[in-house]
Amino acid sequence: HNHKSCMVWLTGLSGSGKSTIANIVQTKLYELNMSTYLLDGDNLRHGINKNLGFSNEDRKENIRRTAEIGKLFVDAGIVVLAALISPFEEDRKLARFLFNEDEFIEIYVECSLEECELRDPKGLYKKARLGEIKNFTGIDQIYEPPQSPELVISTISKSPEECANELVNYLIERLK
Ligand code: GGZ
Repeated sequence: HNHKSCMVWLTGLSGSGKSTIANIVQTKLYELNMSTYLLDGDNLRHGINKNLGFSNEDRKENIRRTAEIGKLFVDAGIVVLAALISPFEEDRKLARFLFNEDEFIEIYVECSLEECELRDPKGLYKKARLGEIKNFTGIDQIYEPPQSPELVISTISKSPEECANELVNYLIERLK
């Protein structure tokens, strides 16, 4: 490969734009001849993480497994994008510790709860407000914003394309 490998960890509320940005970034990096792999929390929960729910313990395990899988890809020289809510600072720190210092890049996909709730692409916030879903991040479970992320991308007043470009530009510099 003509680039360094790393784990790009996107954290943020449901509906903040993690998956959308990660998908666009993946396409752009592919066009730059970079090898990427996307680990999307929502997708992994249909397969390898099928047996996990949304308790604190299950989220911890969800993040641990995803980070371990990501490490295998990073060892293979690939730029890994992980898009998980990963609401707890402690769990994200444990993920970070699996990697070399310069290999783990934490991206805070920042968006207010109000805006995420307005977007509500899957109607999950509505269900959570009605009590039909329990332990929903931002409603009846907390989200701890990252204390020292490598990059903050605010998705409130920018297009997904602009947000993706910010991340791509950052990565190009970091992975030279
Ligand atoms: C948060 C939930 C919940 C609860 C279902 N809380 O935005 P989405 O819909 O498409 O993706 C979210 C996904 C969260 O999975 P993660 O693996 O990213 O979470 S974590 O990192 O915290 O383990 C959301 C949907 O699943 N979803 N129930 N209770 N999000």
